[in-house]
Order: sequence, then structure tokens, then C-alpha cells
Amino acid sequence: MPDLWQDAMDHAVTLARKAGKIVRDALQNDMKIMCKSSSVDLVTKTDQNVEQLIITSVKEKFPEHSFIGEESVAAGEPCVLTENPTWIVDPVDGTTNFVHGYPFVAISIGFAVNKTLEFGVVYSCIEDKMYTARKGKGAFCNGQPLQVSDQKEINQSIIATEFGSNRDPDAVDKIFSSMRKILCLPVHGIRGAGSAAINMCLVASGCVEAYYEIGIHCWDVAAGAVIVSEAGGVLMDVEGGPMDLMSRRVLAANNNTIGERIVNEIEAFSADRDDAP
Ligand code: LIP
Repeated sequence: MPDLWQDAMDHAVTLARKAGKIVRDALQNDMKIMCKSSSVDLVTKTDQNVEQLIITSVKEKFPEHSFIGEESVAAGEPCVLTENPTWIVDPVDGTTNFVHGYPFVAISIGFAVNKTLEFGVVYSCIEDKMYTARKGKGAFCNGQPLQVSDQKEINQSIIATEFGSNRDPDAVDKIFSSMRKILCLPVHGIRGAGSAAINMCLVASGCVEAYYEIGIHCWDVAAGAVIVSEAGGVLMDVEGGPMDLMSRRVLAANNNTIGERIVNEIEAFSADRDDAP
């Protein structure tokens, strides 16, 4: 049976590659940095241009599809996931890295139909790694199949997380406290690439056993979620139970044993939902 969404996925890969070149070229030039919700929530002209390129091309090729994009939402567009085929896009995931030339920056394109994620494309454009996954068909990096780690012992694991852009002292205390508890389990280490999408691809690749964060957005993790689950991993909320794409909380793990062990240590808090009215 023909795959209804393969054409869209192929187009997402082409767009991600094109966008990656724009990002790499922009690193050679002076960039104009602006702030969004706070002085540590950054955006550049490149984020906006790349998102525009992707929207324009998607609208031309798939005029009936919907779109949720980080910069469009920042500009006031609604962030609502409907049943309609929807592209969920972060044009530059790891904008702070990009601004500082820290070499982990990704273009993240997720695609959902009937609120179910169908494919994910994450292009780590400085490393030139193209991660792809189609529901039911496995996950790949530059065409090579991905498989999560088979580790079940938390004290043999590496956990990825981020500080994010929340500087509310109570939230920061909880973030540190969770990290302290996890570090002292003990685990082999805590890491963070500075890009949610890349962190999720690292789980899918078997380099880290789990990644969790509170404060991310749906566009940071939609593509990565498909890549993790197609590589054999699991997704959950930071307090356990199913992951809710709009909740701004995510825990991706190689298996339930590691995921649930991490859940026990996280001091959870809530962030305003992406789809809050
Ligand atoms: C960023 C994430 C990062 C997270 C930041 C932010 P952006 O996305 O990928 O992991 O810690 O809070 O959401 O803003 O660079 O697209």
C-alpha cells in the first residue's frame, strides 16, 4: 500500500537540508540577535528566515496542511494541534548555541495527522547528521538504523537534560534539585547538547539513556519523539504517564525501567501549556 505521507516526509528532508545550509552560512556572518519572552530567550533573523522558507514551501506543495512554527507562534499565530495534517517546526533548535557558535544546532520538523505523530526529521546541521523516522518504519541517522541503548541499570547510565530559559528562582531550585538527585543515584554523568531535538536523537542513538526537560515547546520535541520511539525508546511525562505534546514537559528514555527511575527523582513543576488560550 502506498505511504500517504512519504511525499511530505521527503519534502521535509529536502527543506531541512536547505535550511541547514542557511544556518551554516549565517554562522560566518554577523547576526542580529533579538529577545523574545526574556533576555535569555533568543531569536535571530535566521530563525525567522528559515521558518518563512519552510512555511512558504509547505503551503505551496501542501496547501491544505496546517502549520505550527516557533517563530509564527512568537508572532501571534495560534498554537493548536487539530486533526488536520500539521507540520510542527522549529527552524533553529538550539538558538543560544547558534548565537554563540556552540556546534549543536538543528532544524526540527515533526508531522502529525489526527493528533498522532507520523514522521520526524531532525537535521543537526553543523555535524551534518540527518535523523529521520517514519511511524512504523524505524529511525535512521544518515541512512543508518538507530537503536536505543539496552542499559537497564541507572548507575551505568548517562542522562541528558537542560537548564532551559526559565530563570524563576523556584523553578531553577527544582531543576538543580532534580539534577542533584539524579547525579547522586549515582549516574555516570549528566549531559546536555543545548538542543532538545539533538538530545532526543542522542537517546535514539544509544549515546545517552534518557533526556528530560520542563519548559520545552511542542516544536522542540515533536520530531524527536518519533525518532526516539522508532529507535525502540519510550516517551512519558516527567511525572510518569503518557507524554502530552502540548504540556511543555518531556521524558524520553531507552526503556521504561530507566524512564521510571528518573521520574522518581524529578521535582516536577508546570509551565504554561503551548495550547493555552
Ligand atoms: C531550546 C531547546 C533547549 C531548551 C531551551 C529551548 P530553541 O529551543 O532546544 O533544549 O533548553 O529552553 O527551548 O529556543 O533554541 O528553539
